[in-house]
Amino acid sequence: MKSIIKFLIIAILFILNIHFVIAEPICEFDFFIYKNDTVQFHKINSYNGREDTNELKQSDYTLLFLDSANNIVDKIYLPVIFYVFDVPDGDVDSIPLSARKPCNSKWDTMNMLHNDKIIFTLNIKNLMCNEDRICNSYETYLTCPNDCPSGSKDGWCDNQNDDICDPDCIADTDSDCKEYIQSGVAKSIEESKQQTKEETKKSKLNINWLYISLPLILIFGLLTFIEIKRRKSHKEIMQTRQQQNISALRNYVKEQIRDALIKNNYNNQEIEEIFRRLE
Ligand SMILES: [Ca+2]
Ligand SMILES: [Ca+2]
Ligand SMILES: [Ca+2]
Repeated sequence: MKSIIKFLIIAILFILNIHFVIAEPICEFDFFIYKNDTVQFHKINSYNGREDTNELKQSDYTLLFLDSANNIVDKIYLPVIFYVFDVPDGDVDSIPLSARKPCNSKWDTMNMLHNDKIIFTLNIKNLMCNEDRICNSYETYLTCPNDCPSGSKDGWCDNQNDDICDPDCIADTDSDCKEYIQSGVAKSIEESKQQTKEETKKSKLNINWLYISLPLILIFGLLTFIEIKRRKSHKEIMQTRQQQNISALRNYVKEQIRDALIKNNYNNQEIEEIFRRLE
């Protein structure tokens, strides 16, 4: 009986321990720090993780997290050494640095200190959760659920089973996205069918229009051809008539000349000789 109780106690402690180490929202701050105490903020990441248990206990550089009343909420000692092993002689003027801590809704301002002198300040409340009901900046479902409710596009897959497909998730991790993708595919197939139907309908309309217009085009072409032929024929007739008139006029003039020559006692031989010379 004692061994059973002992086993149960160990089991409960084990479960409690598992619960204790369950991942929690972690906020990670990335910077570039320069030797001349210039600090360049890079970004804030938030994710589910575990608190760093190997934090430094002392350093010249510290990160202070203050609440809205300027009380210190959290403190991190930063491992700042301007030395890189894979660079010749190792000395560098700046180094990248990441500091992380469990996210805390009380945070308002973050100060970086070098030998107790503030070298950098950041209003992290504005960046991480400004409570304006708009999901933007570095806000996520983890750090600011009021501004970024489940399913928000915030760079974090929340995996909530809430009938909302989080656009940051892939289908394997958010079951809502499977249904979304399936409905999306079905919708796509339906749209494709509808498009095919519309194209077929349009094609039929075009063919019907061709059936109606083709005879009209042929009739118009035939009438045009007949008109051109008629005009050509009329022109030829007019030219022939003109030639005939000219010929008749020439014969008339020739007979007048002949009569005149006869009256002046020219014989036929002399008259023909004159006409031959005129031609
Ligand atoms: Ca916001
Ligand atoms: Ca999301
Ligand atoms: Ca979801």
